[in-house]
Amino acid sequence: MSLLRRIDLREADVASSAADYRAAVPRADFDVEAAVPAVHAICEEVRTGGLEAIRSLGERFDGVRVDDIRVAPEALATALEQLDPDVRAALEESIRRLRATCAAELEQDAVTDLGAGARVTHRKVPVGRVGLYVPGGLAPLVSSVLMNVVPAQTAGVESIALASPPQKDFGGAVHPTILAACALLGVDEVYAVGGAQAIAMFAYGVGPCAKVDLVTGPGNIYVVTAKRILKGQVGIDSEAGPTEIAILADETADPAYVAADLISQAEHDPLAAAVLVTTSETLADDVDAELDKQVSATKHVDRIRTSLSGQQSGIVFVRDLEQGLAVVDAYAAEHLEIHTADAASYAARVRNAGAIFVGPYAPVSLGDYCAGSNHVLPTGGCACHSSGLSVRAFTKSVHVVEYSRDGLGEVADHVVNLAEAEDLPGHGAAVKVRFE
Ligand code: HSO
Ligand code: ZN
Repeated sequence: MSLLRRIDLREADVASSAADYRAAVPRADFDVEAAVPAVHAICEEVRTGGLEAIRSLGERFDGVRVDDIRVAPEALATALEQLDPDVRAALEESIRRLRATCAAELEQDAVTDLGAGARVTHRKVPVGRVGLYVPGGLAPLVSSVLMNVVPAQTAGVESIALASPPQKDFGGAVHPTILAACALLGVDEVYAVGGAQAIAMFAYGVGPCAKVDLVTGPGNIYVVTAKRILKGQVGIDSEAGPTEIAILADETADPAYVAADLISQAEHDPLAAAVLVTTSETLADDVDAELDKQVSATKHVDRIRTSLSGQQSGIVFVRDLEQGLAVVDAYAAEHLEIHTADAASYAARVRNAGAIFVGPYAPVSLGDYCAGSNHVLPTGGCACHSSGLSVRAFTKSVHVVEYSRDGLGEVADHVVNLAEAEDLPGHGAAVKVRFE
């Protein structure tokens, strides 16, 4: 019995639209709107109840009460001292690669001279203070510390706070590997607060945590919903919910690699989505056989089986790779792997994906940890309008307008005429007064 259900789009109308394909490849039932009332109540509790509300929400949701929510500096130092040297070496290599890509992403100011005495500068400025969220539920995502912190630091953010759920097994402390990663990066403002209450703490400023300007990071339905509710009160990055992997493959793909990569993301969450889009029935059969073999050998078998057999996962048959491209573009996966002949040329034509992994030696798990790319990526189809974390996510821009008297004189009549056309003569008068 194969785990992945099959969806056949080979007979689909050639005129099928993105909306048709989006409907044909269903996603996880991750209903943010349905979670709004419950999460709104949590946010209100934090807004009105402050620190004490955060403590009791932690007790309720994380099963542990934390009195001092801010992690002490000694705890950070100790965690780093006790970090496994192999893990430390891996974190350092990951940081090195992330720093290199982030440095290359830094944008220069764009200065445009529009004539004598007429200059507009698009100035890039870092956000002042950010709150970074690092999940700790099903797995302590230490790599997410790096993915949040490195681009923020590269952008020049002056004030960085990080929150992660208190761990019952560690007496209410943040997971020690997460603390060690913070120490490695020089982040010393860390809070043992999880879920929606962490996002609310950042958005309102509660107890020892001053209000932030921007919240980033992945999370469960509570975290994602809180970000949606509090957007406006604070800035947010894209909505990063349960992981998704889509693989576009032809008969040249290695079924063992394809199966392993589907499993790697299914491992995150029973709601994770694993979708294979292929032209080849032979590959599909071989991937099924590999899954049979590989799934039972993994540690988190139940979670993986639930994810792979869920309605959000499956094998989609397409008549050719052109149709395959249209399907994956419509689906707008968080992660898209391309295992086809001439994979790079197909990758170049994809518009919608959080990140694209090209060819047999770029598995998503490389990107999760050590590629130099970021793993905080838009899910749920948001990749058609949003981007993953990068230096840009931590940077704002501001137009700076510098005109001289002559420069203004050049366009004065145009301003006056447009003001008249909009029936806003006061706008025109503000220019005319300078030439009377
Ligand atoms: N695949 C996850 C990120 C992650 N994987 C962290 C392992 N650790 C979402 O992109
Ligand atoms: Zn992952």
